[in-house]
Amino acid sequence: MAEDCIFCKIIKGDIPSTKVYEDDKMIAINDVAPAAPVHVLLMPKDHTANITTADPELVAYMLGKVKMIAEKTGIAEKGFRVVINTGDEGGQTVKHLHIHVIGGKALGWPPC
Ligand code: DGP
Repeated sequence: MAEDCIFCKIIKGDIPSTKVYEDDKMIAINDVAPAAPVHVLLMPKDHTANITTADPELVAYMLGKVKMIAEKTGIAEKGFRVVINTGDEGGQTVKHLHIHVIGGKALGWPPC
């Protein structure tokens, strides 16, 4: 747990969230400011800043849950986007690794 990390506080239960999935390593919650009808954030329970600081096996584990999350939220068939914003220039605002799973509408590209 990192002091002043909003996602650590969500994981601890100090800040409410709508959980889509939970296991011993990670949780998946609905984004508070969804960019699309479905916008889920997957994050590890142990604090790590981003994909450059995380154990690659943990990243692989979380990516392995994306299909299940997409099926559970009803976006698997039509398609969706998986995003990992990393660092300031990557647009990462919360410095606790998280994977965005976004869908439920046709998404634009490029994102910048
Ligand atoms: P990023 O820009 O990649 O760091 O995305 C951070 C996301 O986290 C952003 O889409 C909004 C979301 N978010 C920030 N604070 C909260 C919160 O308190 N609860 C939830 N559910 N999502 C949050």
